[in-house]
Amino acid sequence: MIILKLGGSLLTDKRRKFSFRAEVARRVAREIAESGQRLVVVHGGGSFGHPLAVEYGLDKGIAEEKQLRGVALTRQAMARFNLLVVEALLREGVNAVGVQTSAIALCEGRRLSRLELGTVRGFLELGLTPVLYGDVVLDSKQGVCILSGDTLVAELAREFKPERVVLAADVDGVFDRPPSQEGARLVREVNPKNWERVLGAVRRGEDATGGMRRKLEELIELARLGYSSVIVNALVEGRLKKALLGEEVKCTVVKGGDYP
Ligand code: IP8
Repeated sequence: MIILKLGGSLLTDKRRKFSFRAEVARRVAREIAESGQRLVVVHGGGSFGHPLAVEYGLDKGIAEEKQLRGVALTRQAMARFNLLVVEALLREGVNAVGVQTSAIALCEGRRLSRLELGTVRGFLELGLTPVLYGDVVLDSKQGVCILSGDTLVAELAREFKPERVVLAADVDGVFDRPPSQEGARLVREVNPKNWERVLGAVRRGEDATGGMRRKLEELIELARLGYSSVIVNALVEGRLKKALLGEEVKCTVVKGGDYP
């Protein structure tokens, strides 16, 4: 099986709250269907989760009562986003079932402390496609925190030992300097030799969970366990399908191996 993360920036326009890129979602769903692979899908927060999480300071936990409104609104927004993703998949013939992350996950001091995966495993074994997402989650130290879809991907990989981990993004992969800067080059492979240099060049970003840098950190953790992953630009038609099928494609591979 494959674990696929659909980036929030791919499926939404992060500059506009609650903007869903229906056309992109439709094509991505079609490529998923055509690949015919067994998948667990995870999607990010995009313009549904991040603006609210930042506005209400949810990742720092609950310090004042008015943040509770933010928790409720973020949960609601993520549930709506999940519904849209599941609908797009259903329309293309994928038997997708949404799974509410905050109902199966607990954190402690912003670290995932429990993930109850019985439901996900059950759906998967039946031949269904579970669709989880980054979410606002209970935290035993600070009330709530934001659990990134990337953390979920890493945990799901530990549990399900996938053949491949694929991150579908709106960029070609990881660059050796901010992609907006002239001369920025795509890093084709992150490995035990270059990972520190590459990581040092990637900025944290301004969303609630740390953007590409955080993503890369999670993928390097996975690589330490021996799992390779790819970051692929799913805005370019056909690339996601190729990545899902394990075919040669323009992307960044984070190679599994012995990372110091
Ligand atoms: O976009 C964040 O998930 P991510 C989820 O995968 C929320 O980091 C609620 C902002």
